[in-house]
Amino acid sequence: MKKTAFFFFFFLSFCSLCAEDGYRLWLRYDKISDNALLQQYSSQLSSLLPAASTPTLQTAQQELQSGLQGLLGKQIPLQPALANGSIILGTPATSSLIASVVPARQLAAAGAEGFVLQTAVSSGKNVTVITGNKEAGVLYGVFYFLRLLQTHQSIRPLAFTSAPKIGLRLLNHWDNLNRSVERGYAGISIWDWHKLPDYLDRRYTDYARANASIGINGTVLTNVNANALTLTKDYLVKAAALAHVFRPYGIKVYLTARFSAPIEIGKLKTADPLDPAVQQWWKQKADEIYSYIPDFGGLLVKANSEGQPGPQNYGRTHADGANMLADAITPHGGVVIWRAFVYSNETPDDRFKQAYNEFKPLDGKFRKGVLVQVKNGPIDFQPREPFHPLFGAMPATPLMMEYQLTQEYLGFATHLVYEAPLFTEVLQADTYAKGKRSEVASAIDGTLEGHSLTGMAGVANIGNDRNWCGHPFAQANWYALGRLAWDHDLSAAQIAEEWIRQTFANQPAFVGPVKAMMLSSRETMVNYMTPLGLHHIMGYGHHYGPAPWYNQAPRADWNPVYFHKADSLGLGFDRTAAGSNALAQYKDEVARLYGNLQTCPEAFLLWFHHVPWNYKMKSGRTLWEELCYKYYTGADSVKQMRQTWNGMKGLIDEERFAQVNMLLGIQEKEAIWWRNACVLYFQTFSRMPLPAGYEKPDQSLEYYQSLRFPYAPGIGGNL
Ligand code: BDP
Repeated sequence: MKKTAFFFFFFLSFCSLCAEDGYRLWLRYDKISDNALLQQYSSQLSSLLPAASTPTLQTAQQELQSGLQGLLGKQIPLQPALANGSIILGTPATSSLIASVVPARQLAAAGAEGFVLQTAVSSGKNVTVITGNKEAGVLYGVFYFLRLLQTHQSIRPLAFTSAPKIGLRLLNHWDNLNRSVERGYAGISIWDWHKLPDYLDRRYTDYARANASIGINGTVLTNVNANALTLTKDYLVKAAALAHVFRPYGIKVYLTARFSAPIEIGKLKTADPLDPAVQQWWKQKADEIYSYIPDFGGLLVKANSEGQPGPQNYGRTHADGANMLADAITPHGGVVIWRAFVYSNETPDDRFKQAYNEFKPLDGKFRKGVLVQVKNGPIDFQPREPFHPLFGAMPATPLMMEYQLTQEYLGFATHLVYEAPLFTEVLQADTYAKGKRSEVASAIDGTLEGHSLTGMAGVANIGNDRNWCGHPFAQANWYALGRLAWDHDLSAAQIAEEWIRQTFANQPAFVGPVKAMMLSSRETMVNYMTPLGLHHIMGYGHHYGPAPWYNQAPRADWNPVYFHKADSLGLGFDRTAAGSNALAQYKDEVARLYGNLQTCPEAFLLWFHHVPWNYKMKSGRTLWEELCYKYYTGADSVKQMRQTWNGMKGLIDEERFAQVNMLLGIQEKEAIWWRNACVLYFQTFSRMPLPAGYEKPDQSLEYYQSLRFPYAPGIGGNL
């Protein structure tokens, strides 16, 4: 062999280990390196029956062809004649063959959006059928099928039906029209509003592919702190261009509505929801939106919250506002998603209680077609929160879950934090709304109260960084949101495993340690940031780094000191009857569990109790010692993560290996920063020494308090 040829082959065989910028996410489709498996798959898949020529089925066919080409290293030809190894794609309506080989009950179980994967013998040939009642289901089936190959699972025999448990599976982008992203840490917005509608970036298609591959079926393009211009013709035309790209992928576009839009862009004097001119304005606006985007998903609204206008400006309720919009939107088939994230400066009550106080009395007052979107916890996307007391408390109203994928409170895009354990912890929490086993999941998927309108949203962590999410591992949080919205019975471990196998590698030597690292990463972060139920003690405004001492915010409940209440006696927010009594918002069983110092899980202790510094914890340590123990354990665990990662060298591409390595370096530094700053600060109240054996912080408290970050990312600015 000539030298150049040798180098070429050398390069080819190693190229999967070099350039890998993360752009392909979990849809890498690299050739399967296990030869036996490759041969097995190749013999089972020979050709593809041409699918009907609708946009979605053609999209499914293309995805399957390019996926198989990559994975098998050869083209699977389109061939109308049935052969051994044929793959058949379509719905029972587009293919009579499908109707004859797939049992009707399996199709029925797939519902409107699900899919069936079925191996069968047809005219004496072994075939694989990928089908669903609707075309989007076929596409979901294709992605699932490709996932089986990417994760090296068996594809014969198959008799598998899957249907989503939740109807609206959405991303919420907090993207502004000037392309800044509120709380975005992965570059600027991927929506290039300036070049839309004429220039369609390839990214829009790849975004749609990625979402469809995990079952996400809607995207709210714009920030909840909304700009009224979003609803002007210029921007509707741009949104329509995106909707056009997303449509074949089963993804609908939604927009955020600024409540005062009738004044700002409609030249009305008021935005009062009971004013007939305002109602008429919204109806016309809805007609206009649907004239550009016939399958528009609906409007998401943040009203009377953190300075946003809303119905209360006119003495009306949230229900009045939502219903007015519903009257305009629902006749076209859309929904109104009204956020319950409200708390008021004027209300002196515990911020924990305010959403419940406002919304619970409105149960039953919302029109059909309105969903109330509730954050997973009562404060604000903290590393750990108890479940929001509204779940299970508004039986007559469909409640939608809102998670935050972007790591505003979880170390930005520099910390490796796998969020699925946070998501599942909340879903599995028991609300006791209808006795035992009334988990949050059942309140969200509609089974608890018999709602058919259901939803789950994640605040997107996507930007124009080459790898989409900034941190290679942050992609897993996007992935997990989609998978859990589809099936909340999946475990965080299952989701991590399939994500790792697709995104990085299938070797057990990689999958095992990396999965373990991901699964413990959230607890690790809780330990070094907010252990034992501490919350909201981050830097003011930008939310970067620790600032438990901060007390200068213009409103009390933006100050960390409001939340931790450290004093010479102890630490934590008393939310029992002796304190703010927020616990009364939960069902008795939950209130009793959390309300009793003995039974309250220690992970939630300081959420609900002001605990004496020398209180004996289950470990036998005092509260002060336990706090130190958690902070030090957390920071040490990041060191271990780095060691684990170092052991992965050579098992994956150099590029992502090095990126993660550097990011873990930042995370380790910042974990130590959190630990030192918090321990030194709380020590000024406990007045107790650092327990023996702990390394002393290398800086003073004053040093940590003096740090300033005027250019911390993610502040946005909605122009
Ligand atoms: C907070 C964010 C703020 C958002 C707000 C919201 O700091 O930027 O606008 O949530 O959800 O956590 O509306």
